[in-house]
Amino acid sequence: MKAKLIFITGNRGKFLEAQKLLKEFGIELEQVDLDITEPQADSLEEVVRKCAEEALKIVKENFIIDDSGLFIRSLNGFPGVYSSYVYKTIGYKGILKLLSDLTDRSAYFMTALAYGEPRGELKIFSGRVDGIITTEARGENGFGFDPIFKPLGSNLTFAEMSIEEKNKFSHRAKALRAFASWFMSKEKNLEQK
Ligand code: ITT
Repeated sequence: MKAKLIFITGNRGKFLEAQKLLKEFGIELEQVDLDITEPQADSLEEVVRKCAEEALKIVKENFIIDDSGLFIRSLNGFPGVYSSYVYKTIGYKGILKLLSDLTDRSAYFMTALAYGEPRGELKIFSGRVDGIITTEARGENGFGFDPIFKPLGSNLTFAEMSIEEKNKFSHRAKALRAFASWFMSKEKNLEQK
């Protein structure tokens, strides 16, 4: 069985990660960059739910959309839901500076992933990966904060990994797998009806 979905994102890196992972489940993905303004909210789930509700007014195909963030323990979870703004303003170099005197460098990445159907349901999945912020940037791959994040269980930063390797650890891959398992069993049930 083949399924086709759109991924609403302006971030090509996110799209390539999702495309590779969902292909394993037989789900084909197309990137659509809709200009949806990210609302301010206290959690990634709330942000992605509001974005998905906006998308439902515009798109006619079934879609996924993801909102992600980096949460640093010694900064009480900052930048969290403000990750996009922080990346655009001070970047990962700014984060390294903020942490320069701090010994606790633990952090996690989180993804809230929404799946929406124009005439059906809206469902949210999430994924988290724990790790540490490195003392210097390493690697050329990936995007965003990847050069300064090393997941637990690896000596490499996300930016030193291929997409396949990052997908073994990442917050996004976990959320996507949870979504894909649910989606495939739903499709199977529909086929049997
Ligand atoms: P869309 O909203 O168009 O999907 P975005 O890049 O704005 O793309 P987010 O709001 O979800 O995505 O991400 C917030 C910030 O966190 C942004 O600067 C990203 O580059 C960064 N980020 C998200 N996922 C990441 C990942 O897997 N690795 C490194 N940085 C990531």
